[in-house]
Amino acid sequence: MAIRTSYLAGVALALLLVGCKSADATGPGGNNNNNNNNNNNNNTPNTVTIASFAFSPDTMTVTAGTTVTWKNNDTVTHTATADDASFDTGDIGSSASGAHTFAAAGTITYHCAIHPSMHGVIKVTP
Ligand SMILES: [Cu+2]
Repeated sequence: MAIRTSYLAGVALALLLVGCKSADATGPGGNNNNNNNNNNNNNTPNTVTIASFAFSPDTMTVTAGTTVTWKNNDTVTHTATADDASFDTGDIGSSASGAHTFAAAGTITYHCAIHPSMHGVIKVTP
């Protein structure tokens, strides 16, 4: 009787182990490891700061396809408007941001439509 009980216990234990093993085996297959990194850089690359009625840096070089962001730290509204009208952020209020994605290579000079003395350059490399 004692032998029989321990035999049954052994079979039950074996079944449990098999059950656990098969569960572990299917685990990694169903676990889809997504390595999709959002490149959220807090150093805010490709950002032109607007402060004291000036674009800083006033000349920025980026590769084609890059989105440039203008962050307005002044208390008045500014714009970043291409001299050739190829892009225009529109009004960027105080503490707000505007952005434009530069698809094609080239050198684009721009200004603030509200304060024409403000100038900047975006150099887009292929
Ligand atoms: Cu302005």
